[in-house]
Amino acid sequence: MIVDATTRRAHAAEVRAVFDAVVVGAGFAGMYMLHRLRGLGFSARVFEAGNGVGGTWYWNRYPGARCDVESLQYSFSFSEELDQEWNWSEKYAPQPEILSYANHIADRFDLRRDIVFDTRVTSATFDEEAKCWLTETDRGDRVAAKFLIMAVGCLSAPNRPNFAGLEDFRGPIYHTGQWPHEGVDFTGLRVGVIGTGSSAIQSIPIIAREAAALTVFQRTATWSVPAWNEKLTPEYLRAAKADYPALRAKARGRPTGFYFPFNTEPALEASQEDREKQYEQAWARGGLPFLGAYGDLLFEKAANDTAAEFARRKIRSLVKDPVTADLLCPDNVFGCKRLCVDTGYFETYNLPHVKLVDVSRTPIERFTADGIEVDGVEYPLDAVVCATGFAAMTGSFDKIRITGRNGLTLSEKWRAGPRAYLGIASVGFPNLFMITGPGSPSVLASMIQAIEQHVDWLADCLAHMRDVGATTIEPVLKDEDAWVEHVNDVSTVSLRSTCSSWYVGTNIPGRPRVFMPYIGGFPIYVQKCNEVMSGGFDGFVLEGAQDSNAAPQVRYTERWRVPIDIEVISPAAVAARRVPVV
Ligand code: N01
Repeated sequence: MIVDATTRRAHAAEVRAVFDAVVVGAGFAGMYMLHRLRGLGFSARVFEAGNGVGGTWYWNRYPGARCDVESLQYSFSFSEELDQEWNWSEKYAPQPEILSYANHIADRFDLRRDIVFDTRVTSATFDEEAKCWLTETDRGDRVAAKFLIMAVGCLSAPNRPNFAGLEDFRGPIYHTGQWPHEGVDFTGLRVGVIGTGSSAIQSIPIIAREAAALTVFQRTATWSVPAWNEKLTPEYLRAAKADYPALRAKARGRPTGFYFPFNTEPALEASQEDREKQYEQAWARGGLPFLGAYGDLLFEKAANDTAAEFARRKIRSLVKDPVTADLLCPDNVFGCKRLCVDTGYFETYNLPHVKLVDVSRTPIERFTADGIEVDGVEYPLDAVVCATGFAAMTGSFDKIRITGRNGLTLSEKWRAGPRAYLGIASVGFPNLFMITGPGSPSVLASMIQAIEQHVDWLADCLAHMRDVGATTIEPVLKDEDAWVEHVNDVSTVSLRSTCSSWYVGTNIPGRPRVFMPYIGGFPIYVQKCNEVMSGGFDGFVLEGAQDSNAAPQVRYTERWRVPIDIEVISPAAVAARRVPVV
């Protein structure tokens, strides 16, 4: 029995309604887009499949879910009042608190009245004559809008591998990305977890506390650094808030869009002794900033090997059984797949009722009525958790039939990999915009900053179209091609492109191998977006504009026109296209 976390409320379908914009999704991206559209006097309808706001933080309610960018930075930065009034309780806030924050945003900015919940967009078709999008939902809505804005998230289409015998299994099967709202009580049960990515790393230690027996099925061992999560004291919060605007501004100049100490020196030029000290300090600080211990860790394999060796020694020191410790030691590039951040993950394997099963050489054969079979051995289970990730970046687009000019669907256009100019728009799909789409920094930046920058840019773009009377905007093919080539090109400089991961789509068999997010650095990307706007939307065609030479007015993007942090992103690094993105 596959357990799904959906319930539905009554809904009267809207037919023939007309808006300036339809927004798909009411996560952080959809909410902020709605806020900006309202600010510009545009009418908008937001459709959301869940029955509440929050997106990722609405669906991913598995035990232990929390952010791994510090909460003080993993939050909206567009309102200083909001920054001052909201108090995060922990360095890395747990999912319920982030969801409360999302709800606070919805209430504080009065967003709910334009959001239709429990409603999934099924198709969107561009009407070439009327120059608008007709959007249809699974509740019978048929709504026309000039602009279609996809705020569907990068990691929101769950990957549910089609294991043989799934239907035979007698117990419940959960997916971390669609967790039941009422929670799950594993007390006294024999639980299996499939996968060892971020979701598994966070949930395994908590599930182990309840379960009578826990079996983890690991295909690829995972690099993880301790979070050292802690409560934030009132004194700490007061001091941080006294300087909040400065922190926000510093973050915008950083390759990842969030701030942490970064050492640009190369690991290979340090002595063995100094490296050891540096890694110990970085481990003691914990979290994603570990990758900022040296500037060459994601560019030079030999440098990366020094960090990998250090982290393997840590794993061996944490896990008592040497065979299990060996299995838990990854042999791929450190930080190649997204680095995980944990609390007591490796130590969990010291518990007598926790077992690790290697499925790297002999995959999961089948589900049986009573468990999972691997290499002829049946592991008896009462419940299974699939922590098997997502069809990243494009999965949520594929679920909607999006038809542009000449009947071409977006899925057809993207069959060999996504193609979008700046990760914002795609040729053949006029007036369709993506927030943190493929080809933008998105998942390689702090997500909320990446969202805000896109939304602010879009708000200025839409206002400009209104100013000049443009009916449509669409990228120019040669500019889109050049951007896609650049995104691909710059990815080859990073070791991140060398392994199989959801960044390149190969976590799911049959998907094309394309490095999807932009790894050239958040500020470099923002600079490009600013230049495109200052140049009158270079690389785009605006149809119907009465004054196509009018300079765009900068309304919301001003705060993104910040100097690049030259300590971290030197001109030499830019020239060599080695901008360290953690
Ligand atoms: O998913 P994943 P996730 N048989 O794709 C395994 C963000 N996030 O949900 O590596 C056996 O990373 C798969 O194995 P392999 C974050 O950006 C953030 O954990 O493909 N195993 C892998 O071990 C993160 O990167 C937080 O060989 C199978 C696992 O399932 C992203 O979301 C928390 C399999 C999937 O790992 C995705 O994370 C959570 C099969 N057939 C998530 N298929 C924060 O902390 C897949 N696997 C903020």
